[in-house]
Amino acid sequence: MEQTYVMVKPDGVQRGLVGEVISRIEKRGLKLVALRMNVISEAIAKEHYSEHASKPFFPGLVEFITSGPSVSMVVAGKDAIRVMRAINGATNPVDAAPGTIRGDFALDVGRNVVHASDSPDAAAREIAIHFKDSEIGKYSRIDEVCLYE
Ligand code: DAT
Ligand code: MG
Repeated sequence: MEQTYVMVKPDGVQRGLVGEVISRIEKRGLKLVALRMNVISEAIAKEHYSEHASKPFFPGLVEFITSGPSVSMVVAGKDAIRVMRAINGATNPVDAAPGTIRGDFALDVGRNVVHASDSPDAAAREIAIHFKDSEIGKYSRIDEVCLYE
């Protein structure tokens, strides 16, 4: 099963949306295999968003993502990377469809509530930045017999 890295950003935590986000992930059938709340360090934030280091919004992005507690997860399931990106919706909430997290709960690109890895390479890289192997649980969910053909 594919794994992806997901974060409820500090705005999502402040707005009490952690449960809402996790609920959508679980109900879709995706499986939580790692979960932590912490304030991520500036070094981790810069590594996580290294692809954006040259962008004008980078300093503000790092400041925001380290401004308070966030919730980090590893989420597993069939096509978990693409499914999580679809659950989150478009990066700019203005373009995010209703029914997506960003389309239902956000207005500003700089306060878009959630993150999810955008490719298999990014997922592997981001999971390794935020979690040790030993922190990732290996278990079957009982409903997997109904979820998968
Ligand atoms: P995503 O989070 O959908 O993968 P991204 O990787 O392009 O989007 O950008 C990472 C984050 O950076 C995004 O969630 C919010 C912020 N961001 C992106 N473009 C921005 C912009 N033009 N102005 C301000 N923040 C931006
Ligand atoms: Mg991205």
